[in-house]
This record gives sequence, structure tokens and C-alpha cells, in this order.
Amino acid sequence: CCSSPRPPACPSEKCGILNMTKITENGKKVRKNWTSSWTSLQGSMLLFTKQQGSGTSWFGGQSKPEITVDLRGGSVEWASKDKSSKKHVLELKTQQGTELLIQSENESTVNDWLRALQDAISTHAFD
Ligand code: I3S
Repeated sequence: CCSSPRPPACPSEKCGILNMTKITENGKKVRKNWTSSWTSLQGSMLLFTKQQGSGTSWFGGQSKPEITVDLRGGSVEWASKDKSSKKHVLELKTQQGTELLIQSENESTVNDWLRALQDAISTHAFD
């Protein structure tokens, strides 16, 4: 992970750029809004920071995570076809009733994230 220039909040267990959208928030369906986000796994927390431009813009910007997901008590799996027309989509559900889709055009990237998220969920299951 993390070739230079090095974004903030990295190294962590896992980080990289993914497309993501919320589909449900606190149990309520919300409109999809796919965005490319810097995604960083830190312990039981998954942080998304919206990408503002490319490359060096990670420096000096306000790259405060926009969405922080608590993975404890959550679940992750391959999203069913009816959730999205995109390829390689994971569905992440939190205990708080938020559902996110995360996606990349690169299948192995998504496979790696699936494993990392499953690991984090099981490692922190009894925190
Ligand atoms: O599940 P949906 O409603 O087919 O999701 C698509 C829409 O959200 C669409 O935007 P509009 O809200 O303007 O219709 C998005 O542009 C698409 O990307 C969404 O579908 P995919 O299949 O890409 O997740």
C-alpha cells in the first residue's frame, strides 16, 4: 500500500482508493452518490476521505475523513447483482444500520479489501 506521494493517515493496516456510496443510513434508504474516496482501515474503523483532484492534492488540503464506519458488529460480503450494475462490488453493513457499497474496477483490489474487512470485523468482534 501507499506509494509516494504519501497521503495522510497512512500507513494503516490497509488503504487505497475505492469508489463508494452509502445506500442506507440509520436503517433508511438513501440515494446513491458514488464517489472516489481514499479509504483507510485503522483497527475497527474504516475511514473515507473524498478525493479532491489527484496526486499531490493530498498535501496541505483539509483531508478530514468524511465518513467513518465502525466495523464492530458489522458484516461484509459480495453485493448481489440487484444492488449495483457495477462490477466487483462489496456490501458493508454496520450494526448502526448503515449500508455502503464499495467498488473498484480492479477485482484483486476488491478481493484484498474483502479479506481485510473480514479480518477486521472478526478481530474486533469482542472489543
Ligand atoms: O441502484 P440505482 O438506483 O440503479 O443506482 C444508480 C443511480 O443512483 C444513478 O444515479 P441517479 O440517482 O441519478 O439515477 C447512478 O449514477 C448509478 O451509478 C447508480 O447505479 P450503479 O448501478 O452504478 O450502482
